[in-house]
Amino acid sequence: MRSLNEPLVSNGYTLEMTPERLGWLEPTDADLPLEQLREKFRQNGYLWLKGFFDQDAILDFRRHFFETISSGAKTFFDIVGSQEFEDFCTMSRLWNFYQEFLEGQPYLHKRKIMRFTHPGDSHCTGGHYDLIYLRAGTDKLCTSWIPLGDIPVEMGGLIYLEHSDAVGRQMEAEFRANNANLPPEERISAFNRNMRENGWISTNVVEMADRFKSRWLIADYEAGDMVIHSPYMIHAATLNRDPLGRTRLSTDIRYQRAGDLIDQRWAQNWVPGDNL
Ligand SMILES: O=C(O)CCC(=O)C(=O)O
Repeated sequence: MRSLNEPLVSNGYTLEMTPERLGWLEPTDADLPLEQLREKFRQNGYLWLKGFFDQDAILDFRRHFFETISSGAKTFFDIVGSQEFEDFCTMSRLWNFYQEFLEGQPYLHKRKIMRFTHPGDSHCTGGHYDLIYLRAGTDKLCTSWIPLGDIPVEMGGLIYLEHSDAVGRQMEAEFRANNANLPPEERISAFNRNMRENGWISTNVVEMADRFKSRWLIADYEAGDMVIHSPYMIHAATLNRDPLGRTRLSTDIRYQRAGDLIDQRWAQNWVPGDNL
């Protein structure tokens, strides 16, 4: 395990660097038998699959993204809605994996998110679990978080609250009880009166780790890796402080079985202000 030169910061809060509050994400060999992968996913709420993709497939897409943007050929949201991105998200490596992992025909939510963060951008993803935004569908849902290029810890990749799948389940049960009397539209909304800022649990990652007596797990992600997380697993991101000045580019896309209940609010491409 390497040491970090700079403290990690998220939305103005500096992560506590003690072994009780900070740890490393556990990598998993993508070639393990499926039943072992499923068991680890159930236990940990995530799988960090090292070298899942052929690195070139990832680096080619990264290059395509930056070339397209810098030539002015397309805007960011044009790329998000493009056939090239759809093809990337349905490539056979991913599709075949999910077909086996989910034991059924996969369905990819059309609302596919791409994020890029320049060094010093102060906005970081706040602590949340994904079902907050996808309450109108099944909870047998997997998010694939894919670094589009290397994202070492200093570049502000995703951080996971250890063992928080159970915390998310309990919170959601409480929200469900509190939301029971709201009108149907509001009941499934991440922004209803029972929720907090942007549907996030909190932007204060320090207080969250204390409150749940847990550690934030960090990782040096590499191009070719994929993390899968459960819809209850709490995660956030930290500030990009890359000394080399690189932009952090990633995508988060969601798969489930085609036959399970689908949240139709996610059946459109992601566009600014879609309020989800
Ligand atoms: O990449 C990020 O900063 C956030 C990603 C995220 O929230 C997710 O993968 O569900």
